[in-house]
Amino acid sequence: MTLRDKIAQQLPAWRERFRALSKEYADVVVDQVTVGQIVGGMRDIKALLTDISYVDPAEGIRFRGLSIPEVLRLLPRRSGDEIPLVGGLYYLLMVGEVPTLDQALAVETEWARRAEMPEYVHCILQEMPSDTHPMILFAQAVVAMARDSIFTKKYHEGMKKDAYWEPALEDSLNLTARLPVIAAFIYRMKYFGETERPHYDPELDYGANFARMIKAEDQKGYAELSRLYFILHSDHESGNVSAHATHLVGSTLSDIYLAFAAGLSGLAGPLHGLANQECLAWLLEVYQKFGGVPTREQLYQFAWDTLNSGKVIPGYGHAVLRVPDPRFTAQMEFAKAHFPDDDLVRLADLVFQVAPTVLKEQGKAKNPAPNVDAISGALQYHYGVRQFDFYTVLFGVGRALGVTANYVWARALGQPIERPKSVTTAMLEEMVKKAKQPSAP
Ligand code: HAX
Repeated sequence: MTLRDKIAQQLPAWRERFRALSKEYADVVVDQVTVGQIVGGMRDIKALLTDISYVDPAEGIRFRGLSIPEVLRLLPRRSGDEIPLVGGLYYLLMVGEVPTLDQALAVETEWARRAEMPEYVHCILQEMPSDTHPMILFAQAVVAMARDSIFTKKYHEGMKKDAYWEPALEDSLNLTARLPVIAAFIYRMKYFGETERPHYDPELDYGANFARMIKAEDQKGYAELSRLYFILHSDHESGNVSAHATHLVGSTLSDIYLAFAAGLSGLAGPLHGLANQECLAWLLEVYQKFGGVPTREQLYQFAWDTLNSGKVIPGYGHAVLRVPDPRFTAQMEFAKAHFPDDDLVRLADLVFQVAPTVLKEQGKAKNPAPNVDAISGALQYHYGVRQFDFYTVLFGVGRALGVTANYVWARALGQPIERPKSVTTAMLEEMVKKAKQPSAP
């Protein structure tokens, strides 16, 4: 059964659950909103609906109910591979079931059939000034491909609302298939001056193709890392900026290309996806300053110096999580299993022992533990992908998997356009005044 058939089979039951919530139980109160949340970036307000993944503050992400260790253990892999197929993860996100190896390979085959970079994207990317940030190139390629949207074409032909999800799925498969090719092209063009279009090998999986297209030195090792990286970065429930921006724009019935380009623009921000490049820069700064891995005392002082100069310790803290990010742990375990003596890995491990103490002593960060970015750059660096500004593009390839699954289901369930209400500062002050007035005896 294809992804399409599986979703079609599940749809009636999901639509009934969604209908009951929106029609029969619409007035049940879920949450209340404080002034602090309104002025504080809407933190923790429960106002979004997704079944693709859920972040438990005390445990971390679960993809369709499975924790990161479970995902890495249960998803199918090819014989001889350590890390599961990305196609299996996409099946899990889309369908909510752990696929068989054949089902995961069927997704891989779909991707191989669709994986090419259109010639006009090839031209656009080469026309851009050579100092353009790779995230600008990546987002630009994605926006340009909206001209190929099947969803938009069918919408203007008068497609019925019930059918929206099917072209949304087609677009999503096309987009996710093209992204590694485009990312690899950007990499080879920007850093090596190459202009030919990368070729996707249908015999290889998503991760192995990426390793081949960017011409990684250790193809086997980098293919494993690519699978791990794309799986771990795929989704982080709906409130993070890249997922939410994609969902918000998609709710206007923009196609997934336009919607995901919005998500990528958010991912390009230093407090979100760009953090991985800043994190590695910080690790290298430490390494250079001390001529190697410093002592615990030297690192402790350096971390304090970073805070005292008004900067953050990149890779630490999280808006929702309150424990070490299991995506950090999975990458650290991978690194320790494959290259435990790598200096940057040893340094990242030392930072893991020291930075939380410093952040706790400072007493500001609600979560002094590492997030996904505290280690991801060090792994790329080990395999020779040392162009920091490319790292957010890698994040984007992974993130597309989660946001497209969300997009397809949002269209399938007929989720409406998002339109929260705003208030003015004077209104808030008035509410505060009333709330603080002593009540009559
Ligand atoms: N270093 C120094 N100070 C930190 C900190 C860190 N790593 N993490 C949080 N704080 C500070 C905040 O800046 C904030 O200070 P002010 O009150 O002066 O504004 C205070 O602690 C409270 O912040 P918080 O509520 O704990 O955290 P937020 O939800 O506001 O922010 C961030 C979450 C991830 C943005 C934050 O922890 C941070 O800036 N971390 C460093 C950058 C980083 O690692 N970003 C990647 C996040 C993962 C991700 O989304 N990847 O895409």
